[in-house]
Amino acid sequence: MFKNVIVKNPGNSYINGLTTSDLGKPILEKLFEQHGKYVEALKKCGVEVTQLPANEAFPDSTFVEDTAVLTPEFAIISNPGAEARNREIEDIEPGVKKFYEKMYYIEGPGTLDGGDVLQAEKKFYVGISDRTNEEGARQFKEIVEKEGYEATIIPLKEFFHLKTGIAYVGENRMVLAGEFVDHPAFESYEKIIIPKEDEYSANCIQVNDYVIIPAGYPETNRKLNDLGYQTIELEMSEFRKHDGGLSCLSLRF
Ligand code: CIR
Repeated sequence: MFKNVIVKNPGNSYINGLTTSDLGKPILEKLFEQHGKYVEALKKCGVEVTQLPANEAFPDSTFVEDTAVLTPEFAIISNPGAEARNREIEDIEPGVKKFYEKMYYIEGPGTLDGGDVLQAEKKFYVGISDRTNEEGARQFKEIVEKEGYEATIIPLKEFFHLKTGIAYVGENRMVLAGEFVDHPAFESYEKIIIPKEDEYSANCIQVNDYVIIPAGYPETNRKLNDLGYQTIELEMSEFRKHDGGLSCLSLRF
């Protein structure tokens, strides 16, 4: 069960954030509305939401997932791989420290984005990407192994972040797209396979009794419902314009 979630409000500077997409310029009014609905959905899932204020100096900082990895026992403050985002950890660290006695840090030259880390019970999967380097992944593995978890490092071929194409939804089930569908690391899981045209919906989040998915993917919704999951669908257009998905917007612990 998750008890707590940390989110960070987007600011007006969001429009100056990083993106590789050609989906157009975000519309701030819609962005704020979508973020508000995201917070409401989390509350419906029964978690306490800590809502950090926007920081205009960091346009991408609403994507809090990249700045930390939180478990029931310890927190790891990451070292985000994009120069423009690296100092976001200055805002997150004090917010996280309120909940944790045991804090770890990824140190340079290691870089790691939380978006490259997937947790499935006592196992972590860590993607090597444009943002997470081998040294960052090595440090992460060392920390979590010391804490009694396992970690598998997965060099990415196409996805931006590891969690762009994968989600763990409990009960030994993985939602998988693209390069992960036949990946040997995920052979032991029951697979919910997402085809290319629905790939964006592979980034979904299981929060207690619900799975939150992006709106507009009826097939993904159906597959989850058929397996007995209650779903909440959220409009994510303005986050998607800047390469963000559902998992990126919160730290759940
Ligand atoms: C970035 O390029 O860093 C942001 N515009 C998007 C980050 C998305 N985060 C994530 O997938 N965990």
